[in-house]
Amino acid sequence: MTDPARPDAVVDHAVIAARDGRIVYAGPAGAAPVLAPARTIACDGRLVTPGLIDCHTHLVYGGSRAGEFEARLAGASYEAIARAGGGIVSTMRATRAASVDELVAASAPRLAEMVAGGVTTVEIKSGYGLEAGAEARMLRAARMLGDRCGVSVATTFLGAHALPPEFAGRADAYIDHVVHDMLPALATEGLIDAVDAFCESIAFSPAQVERVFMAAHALGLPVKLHAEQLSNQHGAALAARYHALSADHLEHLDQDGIAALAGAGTVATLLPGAYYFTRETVLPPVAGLRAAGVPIALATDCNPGTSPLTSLLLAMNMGATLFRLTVAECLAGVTVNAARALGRHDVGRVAAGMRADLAVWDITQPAELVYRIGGSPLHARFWKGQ
Ligand code: DI6
Ligand code: FE
Repeated sequence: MTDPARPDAVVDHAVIAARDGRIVYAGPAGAAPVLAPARTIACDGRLVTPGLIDCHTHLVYGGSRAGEFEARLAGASYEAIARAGGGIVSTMRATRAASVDELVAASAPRLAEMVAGGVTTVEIKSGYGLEAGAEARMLRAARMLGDRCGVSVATTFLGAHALPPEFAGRADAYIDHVVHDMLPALATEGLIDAVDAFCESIAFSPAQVERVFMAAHALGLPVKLHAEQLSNQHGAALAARYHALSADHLEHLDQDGIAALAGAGTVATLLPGAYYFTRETVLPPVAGLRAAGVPIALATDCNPGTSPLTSLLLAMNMGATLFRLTVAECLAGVTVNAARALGRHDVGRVAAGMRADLAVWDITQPAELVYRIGGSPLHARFWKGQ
């Protein structure tokens, strides 16, 4: 098994004991307490890691954006497509037209691909409905998918993702609607675990995001932010002021933003799939984050526009190859730091007291998980001990 204190190191000849879905012992067989297991599973020298955690996805949506991809290959920019009414708004139309069952059916294959890569916890955002009914359907579909696919789902309300056409030119009025109508209603229905926003020149301003954050806090909900993806709006510092669980993307983060994240203990979630797919050229400031001790998470950002990626293993490879993260950072990024980015303390480590969410791999060294491009060496997966 991977060492809970150093995810790139291995504890050889380990025993993991679980009862009622929780780990009761994990460590060297020689130091294990006397156990009388009802069932023993031999892993035959395979590597066991925590079940992987994908802490930033937009997995639930309707439609496809392959045509937009073709337009981008022909030279159109992501911003130009968005300004012309395509992009997020085209996915909004397809998502609004879908029932909960249709959203589940469209999204289940994507989640199955994640599960085949060892994922046991996934965050799923709303943000393609952009009106109360469709946002609720997205979040209900997310909850249903977790039960259906045997994965823990953390739901994030991303009502402030894009301006729906009916509010064109009235962004503040839309934020009023998010804050006064959508957010409280969806929270009352128990559909929201955290609240996110897209702080960008093509989306919402820091002042508008701050109104969303204040409303989230008033309801006792933690916040996160899409920050500094395409330009520096000083969103990370705003997120840090609201004790955000994470600030995500961060290619255009500056030194003040790094210091703010470090001071607040906010996780920096890096999304190399979006960096790759949009052919971004500005790298996130990994050396600065590392020097400041900011915990780094890695996620797929699975979404139809900028990261049609379901492999968290490939996100790890991209984190290493494109962002120069170490093997230890990549592994921590999809386990312990990803748990922290979701405000979860009971998953992400193979240790007593943690939930028995485990991935058993047909490999012997942690580096192999990061090294491979494509495929999944998953041998078995345990979720809540099953
Ligand atoms: N940043 C992204 O990369 C995605 N959302 C966001 O806020 C893109 C979503 C899309 O293009 O559909
Ligand atoms: Fe995203």
